[in-house]
Amino acid sequence: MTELHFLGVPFNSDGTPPEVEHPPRHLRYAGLLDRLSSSRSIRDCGDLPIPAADGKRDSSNGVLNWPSWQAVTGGVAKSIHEILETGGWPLVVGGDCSILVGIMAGAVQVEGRCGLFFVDGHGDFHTPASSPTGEPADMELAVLTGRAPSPSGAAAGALLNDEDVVVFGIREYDGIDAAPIRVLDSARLTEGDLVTAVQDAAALISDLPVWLHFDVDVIDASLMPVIFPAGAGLTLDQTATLLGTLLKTGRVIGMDVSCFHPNLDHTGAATAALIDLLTKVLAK
Ligand SMILES: [Mn+2]
Repeated sequence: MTELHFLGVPFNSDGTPPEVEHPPRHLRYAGLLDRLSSSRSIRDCGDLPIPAADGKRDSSNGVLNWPSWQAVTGGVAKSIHEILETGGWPLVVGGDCSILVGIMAGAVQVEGRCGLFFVDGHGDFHTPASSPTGEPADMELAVLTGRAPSPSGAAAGALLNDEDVVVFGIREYDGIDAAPIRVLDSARLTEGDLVTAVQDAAALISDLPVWLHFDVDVIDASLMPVIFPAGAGLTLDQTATLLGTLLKTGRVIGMDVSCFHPNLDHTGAATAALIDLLTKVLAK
């Protein structure tokens, strides 16, 4: 059974430092690793150091906090490379979605061509020109497919082909509808049988090792408080079915959990729900 390697990357690309909010540490204290270890082997790889953000949009490319994003991307890529190379299965807890660029850079170094199951409430497909803030977490999927400046110095250009990406659960497109990328938005995902819809979409990239990106804002904001809620989201059961069906394809090489905000979870209900969800879908 593949060992889970838990890695914390508490980077928020808006510049909020880990001292203010630290999702991996919060989930450790709340018992996530203990719960996961009841059904499978897990190793805690600790948390990556997060450099201070400068709070500025880069003068040449318009991306906010560009030097810190570059540094985090390099560190994440190195860690993912090491975990995959030793046969581990990375479970990365962010931070926000901007960490996905370093993850895919590391995965592509080890696996070659990779696919991506992108589960999110938003397309995250802005460019520095269209993003109001220039925040990296607005644009990581545009970066990965070669449409926005990449902080991954070692891999200029696209890390992923459009046809190797499938997007699930979005309510806000952020311009991704103009690209030839397969999207099953929240409405289409839930209009018929969820399992069949997910299996059919996942089969489109059936020959590749695939990363699973999970932005918790795919869940309805009444169940999972987030900074940028986007219309009616999925229930917890629907989210478990979606993630579980993707994981059951047997092709997922690792997963990230992004944009969870412990500071917004005033009752602890969202923390408990997220731990239950991850324990359920990752059980072997
Ligand atoms: Mn996102």
